[in-house]
Amino acid sequence: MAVLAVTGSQWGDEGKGKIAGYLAARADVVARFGGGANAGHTVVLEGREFRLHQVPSGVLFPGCLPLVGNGAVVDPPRLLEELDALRAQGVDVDRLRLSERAHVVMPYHHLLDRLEEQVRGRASIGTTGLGIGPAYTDKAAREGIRLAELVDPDALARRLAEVLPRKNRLLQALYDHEPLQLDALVEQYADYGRRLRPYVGDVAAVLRQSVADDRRILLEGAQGTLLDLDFGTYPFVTSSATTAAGAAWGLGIPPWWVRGSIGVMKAYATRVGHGPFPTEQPNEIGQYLRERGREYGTTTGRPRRCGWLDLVIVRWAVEVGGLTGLAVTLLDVLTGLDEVRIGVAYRVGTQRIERFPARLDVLERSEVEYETLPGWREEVGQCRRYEELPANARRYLERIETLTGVPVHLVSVGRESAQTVERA
Ligand code: 2SA
Ligand code: MG
Repeated sequence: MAVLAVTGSQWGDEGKGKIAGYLAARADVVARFGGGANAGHTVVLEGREFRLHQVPSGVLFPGCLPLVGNGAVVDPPRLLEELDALRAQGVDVDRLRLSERAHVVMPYHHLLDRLEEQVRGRASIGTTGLGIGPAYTDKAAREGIRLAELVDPDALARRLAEVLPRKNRLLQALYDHEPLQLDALVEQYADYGRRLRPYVGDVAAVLRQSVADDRRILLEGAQGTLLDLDFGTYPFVTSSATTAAGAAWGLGIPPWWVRGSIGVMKAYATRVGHGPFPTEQPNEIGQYLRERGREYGTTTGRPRRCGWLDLVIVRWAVEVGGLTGLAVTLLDVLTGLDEVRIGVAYRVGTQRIERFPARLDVLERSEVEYETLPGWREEVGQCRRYEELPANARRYLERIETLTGVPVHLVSVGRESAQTVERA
C-alpha cells in the first residue's frame, strides 16, 4: 500500500467510509486531509454501525493511528461529541492526533453559512450549514484561528479579540444580526481547547516519520471530485481540495509520496445540495435508487437526488485525480432493474462533449448520451468473489472499466465491511 489515497469520484457519498474502513483494517495510519463535520462516513463492522464525521476510519482498528491534517477544519463541540459517541461504542479514541495547523470552525462561521444561504434564497449552494465555507474563507483571508491557538487560552483570547469585532461588523451590516459576546466565546472555546489539547500536535511530522518507518498509510478523502473547489461544479462545491492533490497539501507531505488513488464511485449517481446533475432521474427510477440505497444524508438527513451513472464525471475524476483504481459501491442497489443505463457523453445541439465542461450553463443545456445494458435480478449481498456476481453485473462493471480505462479493484455489495468483492 505504501501511501494510498481513497477519494470520491462523484458528488460525495460514494461510500468512502465503507471502502476506507475496509482498507483501514490493513493500514498502520489513516489520515484525513480536508473537509470537516460536513463529511459523513459510515463503517459497519460485524453488524455494528459507526458514523464518522471528523474522525478518520482508522480509529476503529486498535493497531491503526488516526490523523487529521492541516487541510481539515475542526469543529470543537461536534468533534468532542463524536469522540464521546465513539467511546460509548467502546472505541479507544486516545490515539487520535489533530494537526496544530488545522483551522477551527467557530460559531460565527455557522451563522455566516446559514445567513448567507438564506439571503441567496433560490441561488443558494445547498450547503450542510456547518460553517465550512466561511471557515475556509477565513483561512484564505488570514483571519482564521488554528488549533495551536485554540489550545492556548491566552493566544485564543488575543486572536478572538482581533477577529471577533470584524465578524460582528459583518453580521450586523450584511444580515442585521446581533453581535456575539467576546468573553463568553473565549471562555467556551478555551474550555474546548483544554479538552482537545491532548490530541493536538505536529501531524505532518508524525506522518513523515511513518513514511520513513515504512508504515502502510491510507489517506481518507472527504466529499468528491465534483465538489472540489477547483475541479467541481463551481460554485456548487465545497471549499476544500478533495482529490489526491489535496491530500499532499492537507497533510504536509510531498505529492510524489502518494503512490496511487482509489476512486470510490457509486454504481449510479447521487447529489445533495443544488447545482446541475445531468443524469438525474426525478422519477420512479430515482425513487427506486433512493429507497434501496437509503439515499439520505448521514450528517443532515437530507434526501439525495438520484440518477444513472455518469461516466463523463468519473472520467473527469480519473483525469484530474490520477485515479489508479476504482472501488464501485452500492452495486446491490441496482438489483431488480430490467435495464441499467450509463451516461457516456453529453450533447449540446450538434456538439458531442466527452470532457466535463467548466461552464455550468453548458452542463445545464446538456443532453446525456446513454448506453443501455441489461439488468439483473439476483441479490448480490452474499457474493464474495468476482465470479459469483451475476453475469450482467460483471458486464456492467467491465463496461465501466473499458469506458474509464481504470481497473475496478473493489466492489461493494452491501453495507457491512465484509460485503466486499476484491479482484486480484
Ligand atoms: P459545504 O457544507 O459548504 O461543504 O457544502 C457545499 C456543497 O458540498 C456538498 N457536500 C456534501 N455532499 C454530499 N455529502 C456530504 N456529506 C454528508 C454526507 C452530507 C449530509 O455524507 O451525507 O449529511 O447531508 C457533503 N458535504 C458537503 C453540499 O451538499 C453542497 O453541495
Ligand atoms: Mg457521506
